[in-house]
Amino acid sequence: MKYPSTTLAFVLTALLACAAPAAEPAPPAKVKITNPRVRAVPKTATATAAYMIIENLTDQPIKLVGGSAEFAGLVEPMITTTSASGMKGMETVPELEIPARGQRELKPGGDHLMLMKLKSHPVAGQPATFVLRFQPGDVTVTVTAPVFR
Ligand SMILES: [Cu+2]
Repeated sequence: MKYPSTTLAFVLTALLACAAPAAEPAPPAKVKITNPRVRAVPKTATATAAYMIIENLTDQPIKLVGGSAEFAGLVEPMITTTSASGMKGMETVPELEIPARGQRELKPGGDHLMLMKLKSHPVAGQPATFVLRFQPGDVTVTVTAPVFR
């Protein structure tokens, strides 16, 4: 059966309208941070890491895309990698995703927040403050965490 081309065009338009409803902006990231901590490092070290559990309180996936700290010149999310020969390494990633209503743990030997270009060294027993940045919404969360040895 052959449809007149005008009818087909109309059907296609209607289908496209259904497939692409007016895009609603995703709600801004909302998180709960649990057990944040920063590793104390020797004065000779140029970097340290922060660990925590990040809980996504929204119904959409969110992403940790970066951070900042007064005591560090560069703050980036990282993953831990294992080479074919079993060597552990780490790699900066543009983002760490936290699933909708889920959580992601940043922990030693796994994902972490790397604090590089240290301007001063966090001292064990004293709190360290850093900022996390999430998408969507470019939401920043300030975290004050204990420093552990
Ligand atoms: Cu790292």
